[in-house]
Amino acid sequence: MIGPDIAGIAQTLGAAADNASPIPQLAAETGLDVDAAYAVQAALLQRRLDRGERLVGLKMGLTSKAKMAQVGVDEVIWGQLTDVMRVPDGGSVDVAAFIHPRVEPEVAFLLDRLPEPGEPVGDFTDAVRAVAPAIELIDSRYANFTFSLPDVIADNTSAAAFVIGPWSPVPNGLDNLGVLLEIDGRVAQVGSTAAILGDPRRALDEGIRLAGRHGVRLRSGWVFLAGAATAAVPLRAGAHVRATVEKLGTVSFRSVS
Ligand code: OOG
Ligand code: MG
Repeated sequence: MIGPDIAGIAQTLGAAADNASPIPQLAAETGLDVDAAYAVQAALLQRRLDRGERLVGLKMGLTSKAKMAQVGVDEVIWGQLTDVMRVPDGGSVDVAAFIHPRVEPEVAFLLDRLPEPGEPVGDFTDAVRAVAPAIELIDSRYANFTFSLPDVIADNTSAAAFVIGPWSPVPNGLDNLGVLLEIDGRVAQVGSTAAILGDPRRALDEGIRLAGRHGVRLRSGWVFLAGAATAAVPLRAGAHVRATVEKLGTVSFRSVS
């Protein structure tokens, strides 16, 4: 039996992102399972590397119940971040580059000394040099922001852009910090880092394990997004978006058109 056309699907998804133009879901029709979906994600990343982008990190997705419920998929997933997706703290983003962007508050880790493949993370403060509040801008390439598990994996877990706030040394506890997302000074979401797998540190174990299954090894110096603590919020043009994580501080950007 001939398998799904990995390169063709990656091309379709890549063009949808480049043109900010939505496409229908494709996993059911093309017989894409989870493994094949990660192969599409790898091909999409290669397409970005071929045009000069650099791989700078890993992001986790659906590590909180709020996110799982919002998109109707209940498995932890991961995607890949490149340098061009990074927006400076306080910077601006043109919404015209996206289809139906949403924003969500995250916790970022700056990776340091990571365990060998197959080994658990020993001391978290060996593995992580610093932590920061972050905002992820997600943009599903599928119409109506609706997808199956393999569809969202193939689409690099809706990764589109991210903003990292100031780095701080790893605090004693990360498992119950208040999280706030504000749009134009109004509260859009409130939550706790406890929503992220009970403790965002657990997201790193999961990231190492799940990415390792597909031959991706996390590297020192990479950024790691642990997954949103709350549901995501639609982003319109002309908004000021700010996320605050207790003890870690604040990160923000502005959307323009
Ligand atoms: C999938 C990406 C999920 C998170 O933090 O949970 C994600 C999506 O919601 O489109 O980035
Ligand atoms: Mg996210």
